[in-house]
Amino acid sequence: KVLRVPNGIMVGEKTFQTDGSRGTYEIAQSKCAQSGGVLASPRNALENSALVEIMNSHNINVLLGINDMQTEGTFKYPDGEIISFANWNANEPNDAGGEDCVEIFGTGKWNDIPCRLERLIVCEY
Ligand code: GN1
Ligand code: CA
Ligand code: CA
Repeated sequence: KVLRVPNGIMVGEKTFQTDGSRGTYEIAQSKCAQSGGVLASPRNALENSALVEIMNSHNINVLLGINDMQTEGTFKYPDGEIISFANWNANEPNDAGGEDCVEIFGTGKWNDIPCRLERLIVCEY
């Protein structure tokens, strides 16, 4: 079940919300934690498309909580669990020049990017 709420969308047990701000992984991660959430980490196709819908009303890609900072090439959720759903764009992840964070495009596909780059902050609760 999908339900649209102000600044966000409820999908199953999860709610994705954004205030429209952008930031690096570090900024985004602490901002979500401050409000009792974690950075958006889609675990299935329905959650992935909910994020695309949020993104479409902002002109910037969404930053995911998924990252391979701990072990190169092993992408994990913010809680440290190895991901069980992925939607990589062709030839990604490529760690081009060192990329341990992940953005989602308007197509719903994922790309790994440097964690210092700023993207739309979406938290999940
Ligand atoms: C971008 O700009 P370039 O081609 O070096 C992207 C990479 C992608 C790559 C795909 C910062 O790298 O993450 O894998 O395109 N870099 C950024 O061709 O967005
Ligand atoms: Ca990497
Ligand atoms: Ca990449």
